[in-house]
Amino acid sequence: MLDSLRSGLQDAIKKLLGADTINEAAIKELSKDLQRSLIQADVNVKLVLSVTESVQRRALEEKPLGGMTRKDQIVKILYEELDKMLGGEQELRLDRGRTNVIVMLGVQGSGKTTTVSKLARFYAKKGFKVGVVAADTFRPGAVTQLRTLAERVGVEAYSDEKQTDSVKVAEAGKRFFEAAGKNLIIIDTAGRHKEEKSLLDEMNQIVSKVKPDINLLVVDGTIGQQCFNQAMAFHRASPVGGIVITKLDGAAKGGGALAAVAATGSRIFYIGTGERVDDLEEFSSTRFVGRLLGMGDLKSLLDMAKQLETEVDEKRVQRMTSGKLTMDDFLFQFEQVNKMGSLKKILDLIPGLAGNMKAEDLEKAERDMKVWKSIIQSMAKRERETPEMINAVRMKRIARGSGRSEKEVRELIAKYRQTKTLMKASKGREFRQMLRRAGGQGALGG
Ligand SMILES: Nc1nc2c(ncn2[C@@H]2O[C@H](COP(=O)(O)OP(=O)(O)OP(=O)(O)O)[C@@H](O)[C@H]2O)c(=O)[nH]1
Ligand SMILES: [Mg+2]
Repeated sequence: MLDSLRSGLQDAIKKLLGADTINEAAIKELSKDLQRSLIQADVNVKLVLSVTESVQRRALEEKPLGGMTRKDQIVKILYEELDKMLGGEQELRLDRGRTNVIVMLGVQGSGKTTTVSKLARFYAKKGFKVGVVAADTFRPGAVTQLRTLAERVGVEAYSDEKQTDSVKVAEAGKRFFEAAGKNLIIIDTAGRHKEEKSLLDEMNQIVSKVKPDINLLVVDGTIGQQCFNQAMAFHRASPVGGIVITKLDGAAKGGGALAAVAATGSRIFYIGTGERVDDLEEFSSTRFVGRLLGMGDLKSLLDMAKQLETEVDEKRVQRMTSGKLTMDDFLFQFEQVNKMGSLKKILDLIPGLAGNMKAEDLEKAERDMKVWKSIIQSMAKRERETPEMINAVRMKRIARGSGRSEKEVRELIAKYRQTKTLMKASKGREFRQMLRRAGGQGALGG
């Protein structure tokens, strides 16, 4: 999704990280690269200028937080400004304790009917009792389309082919599902109409009669910054509670669509990323920007940055770099690395380990972590303090105790040995720096 924007931004960051010194020229260069990438993604020019000016000004003015390099600081600023541009955190909250009614709005072909079925599936999976209402009486075939999709996702649909008044269908559907004890009713509406005005009038009538908890406007992400005008037009007709942007799979202008919608002040709750009923994602700008910048879970990095001022546990550092490494130390350092989310950043700091950490490696690390924790919990205190004493007999016992395989225990011990050697070899600045960057706070006692 948004591949060209992603690679543009990541190239800009790579260039910045590769620069020898960070001076005004390097910052201006970043700002220019950023401009180019955003404009290519059809982000409104005014918006692009305001974002890049903020990035440039802050990068020049702000001092890095303790422990952070100037480069880290600039990436952090870039992240924060993009996050702001896309509207920050949002979440659609539905109340299970009562009947929630959603009316879908949007022009022809924007993806309303498809999104109805995606949302129905999404919430049915979460345990909601969902009913969908076919209130598009305008387009022939609309009812059948919704019925087919509803069947596919296993939710009940209401329609009345003899009724041509969509407002009446919407009202009747709502009553029908209320009586049936549903707690989420999603009403699909028409998109095709004689003219835009009569469409907006009809929406207005449905909304005033049905009184939904939320109007969800569906916009097609492939139209880019034009989304702004569409969102405003609908909002004026009947206040839009939230927005779903569809077709972001491969939409070159998706960045522009997201930014334009955020600029209207509307909240983006979901994005559609394909034609299938599962292609729906909850939208979080924080996560989204993290993915765009290729930084994994950047939020935890930022949270860690806040903790950077905290003192490093000097005793632990001394012990770890002197060649004595307990299992808790081992787990501690791994957990710190995990906390940072972007494992690569830290691994680059450990001599000899500079590597390209891929997303699947990170996932594996997280899986290993879970397994190791359960194994270490089954070790005796003495074994944790002096892991060198763990022989084959002990390994068997530990495996039994933790419910893990002997192979897994052996893997842990091997990894422990490797880390210990590494710690010893890298004693001194780099390792201290790494711990400092990781915040230096032990999650496990010690
Ligand atoms: N690639 C992609 N296609 C989508 C997405 N959402 C919807 N579509 C496609 O867009 C087309 C229109 O979708 P509909 O759900 O029928 O749109 P609508 O707003 O209900 O259209 P009308 O009822 O005519 O107003 C269909 O071919 C969908 O498969 C998406 O997220 N990605
Ligand atoms: Mg439709």
